[in-house]
Amino acid sequence: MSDKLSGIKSAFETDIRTVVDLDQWEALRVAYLGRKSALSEVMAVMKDLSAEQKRTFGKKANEVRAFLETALAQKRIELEAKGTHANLIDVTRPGVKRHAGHLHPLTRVEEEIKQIFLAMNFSVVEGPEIETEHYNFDALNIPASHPAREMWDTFWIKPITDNRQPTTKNKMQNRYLLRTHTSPMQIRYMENHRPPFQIIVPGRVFRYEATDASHEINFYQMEGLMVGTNVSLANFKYVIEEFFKKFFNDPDMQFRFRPSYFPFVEPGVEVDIKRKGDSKWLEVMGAGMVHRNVLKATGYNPDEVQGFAFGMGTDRLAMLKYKIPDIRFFYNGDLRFIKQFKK
Ligand code: FA5
Repeated sequence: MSDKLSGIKSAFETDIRTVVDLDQWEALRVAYLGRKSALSEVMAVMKDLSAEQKRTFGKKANEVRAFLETALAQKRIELEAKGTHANLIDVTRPGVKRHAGHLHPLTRVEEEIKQIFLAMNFSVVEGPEIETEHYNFDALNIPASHPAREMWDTFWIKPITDNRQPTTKNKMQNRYLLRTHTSPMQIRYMENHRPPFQIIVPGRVFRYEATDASHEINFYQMEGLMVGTNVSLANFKYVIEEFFKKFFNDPDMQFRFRPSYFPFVEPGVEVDIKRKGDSKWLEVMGAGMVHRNVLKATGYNPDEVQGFAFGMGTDRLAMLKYKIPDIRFFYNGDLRFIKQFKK
């Protein structure tokens, strides 16, 4: 019996050396550990032995079995690590592309804009999308009676009927809305900071408008505000020209500053650009010198500090830069469009 077990072990040691792939490995495993293997046969006759013999041979048989199992397990690891015929990689086969996520084109453009302003020492701040009438309009020199309110078709938020609400007057002042522009952050920031400073405010804004190829009810803006002593329109001109030349990678582009009206700036301007290859002027932003009333409303002395502010449509800039004909592509969730913006 003992000889038999030794014989199985030495035959196995010889055989395992010849195994080169997983099929052969499996055949060897079945031959030595399977139900019809010599080892199983030995185990089967064990039951007819005396208790004494059982102990001796049982121990030896178990040792051999453990040896076979360990050697087989080791061999398998070796074969898998080497790559056998069965699982060799065919390097001529075309690869399978992994789907990695990437930034939405609007996020990408927002990042590009931020990087340019950060390099000019601007800070990036953000504000709430749900605003009060006070910050969105009144503090920006647009009182309720002002016809300029018509410039921004507003989504008002229905007030909750609540008896615990303060007086009617306060209720009116705190009416909530979805911000129609990022300009309320001019006020919020000025209330809490002392000049000099320069900030940009990226953010989502909402307007109750009919949609078309260049208008959405929800879009993105980038506000800019620089306040300090002796800040002038000339500073604005320099900063904004630098920005656009970098953004469109066109150092020779042309600019036009047209007088315009926004209640919170004086004077107000509209900026037009003409890039290499553009046949007509493109309107890209509203801007101007921060209105004295706005400076006063935030506790500044307009005789001591001045500032410029601007607001541009991130979507419109993305459309110009990447030649996108319809703003609605950004929002309809069609992956065929989004995937074109993989870097
Ligand atoms: C404003 O919202 C002012 N707050 C901008 C401003 C800031 C002026 C600071 C002066 C000082 P306006 O309504 O023109 O202005 O909007 C600014 C930009 O937002 C537009 O030039 C345009 O690019 C974009 N925009 C306006 N309406 C839409 C819309 N419905 N869909 C997509 N983009 C829009």
